[in-house]
Amino acid sequence: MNTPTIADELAAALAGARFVFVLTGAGVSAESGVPTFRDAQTGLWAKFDPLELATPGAFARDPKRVWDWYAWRRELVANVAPNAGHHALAAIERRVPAFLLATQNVDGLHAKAGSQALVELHGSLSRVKCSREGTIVATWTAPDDGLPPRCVACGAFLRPDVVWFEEMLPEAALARAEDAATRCDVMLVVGTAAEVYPAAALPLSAKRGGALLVEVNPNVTTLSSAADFAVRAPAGVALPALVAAAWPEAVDRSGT
Ligand code: BV8
Repeated sequence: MNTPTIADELAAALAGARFVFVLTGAGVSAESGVPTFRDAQTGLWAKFDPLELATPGAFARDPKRVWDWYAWRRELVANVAPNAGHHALAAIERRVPAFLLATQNVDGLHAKAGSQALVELHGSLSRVKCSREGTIVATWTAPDDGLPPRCVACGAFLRPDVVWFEEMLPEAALARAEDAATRCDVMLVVGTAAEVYPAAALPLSAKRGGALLVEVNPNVTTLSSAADFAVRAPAGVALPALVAAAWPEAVDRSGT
């Protein structure tokens, strides 16, 4: 994929930004080999119905199926690495006065790439908790009945520490993201179909607050008409191009 052309106005706005707020979705991890949800062929949802897997009701109905699906995804993300898109976002964070990255992803790749001002709106695959008490559990032994492991304290099934549909998002994380949306002057929306709420409301909130809205996505989404700029390329190509256009001279200690 050749490097996309970045408009001078967009490069200047990013270079001179006071507060950059970023929302990412599954697309930013696609080039790391993590399946997205909606992509027709490879998307997780093409094979599985999320409402049959990512809801409390699904877990209550078939805890083994849901536990196994997340165990498969946990194994998958344990063997992938951040891509140039994740690293470019960490580089932007090091170059602007104020920054926040809110991700819908549960793969932990932004933290692995060095992003620090980071909120995980939908939790993390790497964490497991008691489904009754909510306490995070570091280790567990898979029982031989094939069912999910149980909490040693209360005997309830363990579950992934992710936010399922119909569950509330972590209050502090969402509040921090909503605050950033109203205060930022540039918002990048990267790799998301922007169809899952309340995360999908953040870009419009930033727009209402006067921010420059930039979509990084090879495809058009429901958000595209509201974006001031769109970089129609994969994140792993588009984000490094944005960094190079905004800071042509700067070479970051990590080289990106
Ligand atoms: C809530 C964690 C209050 C788990 C996820 C009816 C009943 C109940 C709720 C609702 C309802 N109607 C609406 C709702 C609200 C619901 C919702 O929004 N539903 C949608 C389907 C309409 N939201 C909720 O339930 C939230 N909680 O509202 O609580 C409440 C309480 C009780 C009752 C009602 C409300 C909780 C939502 C969180 C769900 N958890 N994930 C897990 O991962 O298993 S959602 C999951 O799906 C992701 O986290 C993400 O948010 C979403 C997928 O979206 P994307 O990330 O955008 O990925 P997608 O594949 O769709 O798109 C990829 C994009 O990348 C594409 O645009 C593609 O073009 C692009 N792309 C591809 N390759 C690249 C690329 N871009 C760049 N580079 C590339 N290389």
